[in-house]
Amino acid sequence: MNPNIVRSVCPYDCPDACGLLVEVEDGRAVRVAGDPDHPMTRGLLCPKMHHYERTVHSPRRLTTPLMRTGPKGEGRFEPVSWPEAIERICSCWKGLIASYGGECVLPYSYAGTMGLVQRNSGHPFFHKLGASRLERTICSPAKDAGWKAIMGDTPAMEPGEMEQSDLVILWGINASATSIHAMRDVQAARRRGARVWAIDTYRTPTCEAVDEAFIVRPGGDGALALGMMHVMVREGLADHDFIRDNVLGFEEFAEKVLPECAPERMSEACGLPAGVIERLAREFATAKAPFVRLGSGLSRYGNGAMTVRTIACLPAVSGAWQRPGGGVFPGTSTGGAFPLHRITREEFMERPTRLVSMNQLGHALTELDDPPVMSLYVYHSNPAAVTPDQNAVIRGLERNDLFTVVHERFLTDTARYADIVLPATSSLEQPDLYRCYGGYHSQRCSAAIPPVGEAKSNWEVFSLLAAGMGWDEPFFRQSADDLVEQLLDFDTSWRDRETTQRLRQGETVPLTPPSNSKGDWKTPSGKIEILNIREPEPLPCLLPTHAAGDGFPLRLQPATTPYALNSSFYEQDDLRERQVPMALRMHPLDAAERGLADGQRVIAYNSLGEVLFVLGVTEWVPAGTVVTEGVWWREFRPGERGVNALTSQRLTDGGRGSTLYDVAVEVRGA
Ligand SMILES: Nc1nc2c(c(=O)[nH]1)N[C@H]1C(S)=C(S)[C@@H](COP(=O)(O)OP(=O)(O)OC[C@H]3O[C@@H](n4cnc5c(=O)[nH]c(N)nc54)[C@H](O)[C@@H]3O)O[C@H]1N2
Ligand SMILES: Nc1nc2c(c(=O)[nH]1)N[C@H]1C(S)=C(S)[C@@H](COP(=O)(O)OP(=O)(O)OC[C@H]3O[C@@H](n4cnc5c(=O)[nH]c(N)nc54)[C@H](O)[C@@H]3O)O[C@H]1N2
Ligand code: SF4
Ligand SMILES: [Mo]
Repeated sequence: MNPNIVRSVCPYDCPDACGLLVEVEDGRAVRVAGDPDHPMTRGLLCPKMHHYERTVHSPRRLTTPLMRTGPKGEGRFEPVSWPEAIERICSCWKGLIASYGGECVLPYSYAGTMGLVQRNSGHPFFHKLGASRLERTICSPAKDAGWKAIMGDTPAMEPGEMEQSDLVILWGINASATSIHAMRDVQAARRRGARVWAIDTYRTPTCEAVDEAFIVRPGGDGALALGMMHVMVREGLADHDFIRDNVLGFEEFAEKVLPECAPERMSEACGLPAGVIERLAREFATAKAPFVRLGSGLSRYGNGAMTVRTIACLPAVSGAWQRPGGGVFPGTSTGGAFPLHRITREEFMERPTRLVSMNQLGHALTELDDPPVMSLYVYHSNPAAVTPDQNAVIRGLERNDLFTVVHERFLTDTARYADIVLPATSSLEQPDLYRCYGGYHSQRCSAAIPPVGEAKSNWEVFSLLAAGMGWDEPFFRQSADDLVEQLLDFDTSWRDRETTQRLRQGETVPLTPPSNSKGDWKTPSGKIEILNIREPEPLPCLLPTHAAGDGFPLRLQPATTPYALNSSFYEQDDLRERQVPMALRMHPLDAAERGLADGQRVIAYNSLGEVLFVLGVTEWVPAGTVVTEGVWWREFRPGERGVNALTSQRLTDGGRGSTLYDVAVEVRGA
């Protein structure tokens, strides 16, 4: 390999954790390519990462610590030195903690980097500080809760089983944008003769690349799955031998729930005609090995956990689980592979401090008492843009008595409200250890280039803050590489000595889950628990969405775009220019009913806020649903607010997740 090429890993919140080959010249990354030897990447990168060097060396990068000189939100700052910034933060915290106690400090972080060390490196610091703890539940905890309700701790099947499937269903996943390597496997399956369906709420690019797409009402998939199982039972398509040996509670489900779920009755909630529900049921039940790749979109609803639980019943009723390639794949969980507690250090807390949901930051900053939140420390997250109920979040960030510190690569919407901004390194400037959640592999990497400007990594800043607080624990004096070593220096059944040695050398290695044989169901009863008496609803059933009760006629989908990842990548001009800023897509019937025309400015509103969009009239979205893609930065939006001024702080039915897709609005001309 060219000596100027360094192996690295894509740090973003994406299931694939791609291997990167980074070409370095004079301490700068000049080119980035997909690693051809990486089992998932196989040389293919998504459009976002083709020019990662343009993010790393963007002229927008923050290069020195900054102190606010103008009103909050305006974005006027002056440079200060690192020692001054650290001194300011620590003396301010000491004063606040003396008056209000440690819980008046709230950390806020999520997934700017997925590296195990940098992502989790604030935990030991804030535990020792006695700060409030953040419940990190913005993404898909309802999916986990729904899966667990029926499957317990059963690990996901091997994603590679898709190869043996004759019917692949991309359900609530926009794979051509969010999981391009899964999409490549889907195309290969299709070439081998498998049929492929997509089930989504509008015609995404994924829908164009499959045999058939089914467009459902937002939050309506539980109704679809119930209707399908009604048909399976009515038409004798349930596999009673499999059920007898593997499933708990099928009889109760078939007697008490399914009789009410005839397709004619489910049609309204799921948005598909009864005849289509019947056909889906028959084709699913008679396929040899239907493989459901389950996304996260459908879990961000008031009924999201129940939706996932209900879909997971399908292969239990049809018996598809028993055949290679058959079943539901929700993503992998490799939590057991590394001893993360060696970084997070729960024991540094003197007592368990209060938990604050990251989905309810607006409430925490404006209404929480005893103590109030007096200081917010944000790292690798952009809550002013990505967190639900943006108006409440911004009301909180505008408080003059709130001391806000933001550690960032860019002057994000959130950083504009900071008292102190600290410049963060990108992944190429810091070592870490990564694992993937769309499959089973892991890779360690070292820094490929020196820090840009005076940027420091998350861990380096927490080391400095610990010293600034006057703590002398040796723990905080370790390097990030020492912490990586702590994660590796521990035997687990997931990897043997040789694998760990290869990890140390920077190779991509496979991780072996302790058990993923179907039939070995890791539930209290040892069976797939359609009946679960530990749940508030012991049997899967139809639950309403939140939006259904909101009194606004249109359902809004704040969906993902192929050219950004949440609010990341807007710094790359060419990626941004491939999108229409703040486009709101609407069906021609809905536009005509409101007298609205393609290309005009419109306002979408509900009881939480108003947001300015540019209307796109298209049959790609069904009547009754409007769609906007991406989470736009303040400086590129036509209006003050982004889409999250319309999303609410309400939580999911299980897992306390965000309900970012469970939104009702009305739209008028601007
Ligand atoms: N390009 C790109 N890649 C990304 C991201 C990104 O923003 N852009 N985000 C990353 C992150 S953090 C995550 S969590 C993953 C998420 O990746 P996915 O699991 O794909 O989740 P989403 O894109 O949120 O939603 C998937 C699809 O579900 C659809 N959907 C919404 N509601 C429903 C419903 O009720 N029923 C059905 N059937 N479909 C529904 C949406 O329209 C969308 O097309 O992607 C990661 N990768
Ligand atoms: N409307 C709407 N809202 C959404 C979503 C949506 O699809 N639509 N998606 C939701 C989902 S699934 C998720 S997971 C969340 C994601 O929410 P976040 O985790 O906040 O994700 P990003 O918007 O990518 O912001 C990450 C920030 O971290 C910074 N960063 C990157 N690396 C580092 C680092 O090493 N150190 C530091 N200090 N900073 C770093 C980046 O510059 C970036 O500004 O958003 C949620 N919000
Ligand atoms: S965002 Fe995902 S697909 Fe794109 S390079 Fe990173 S890991 Fe690979
Ligand atoms: Mo996410």
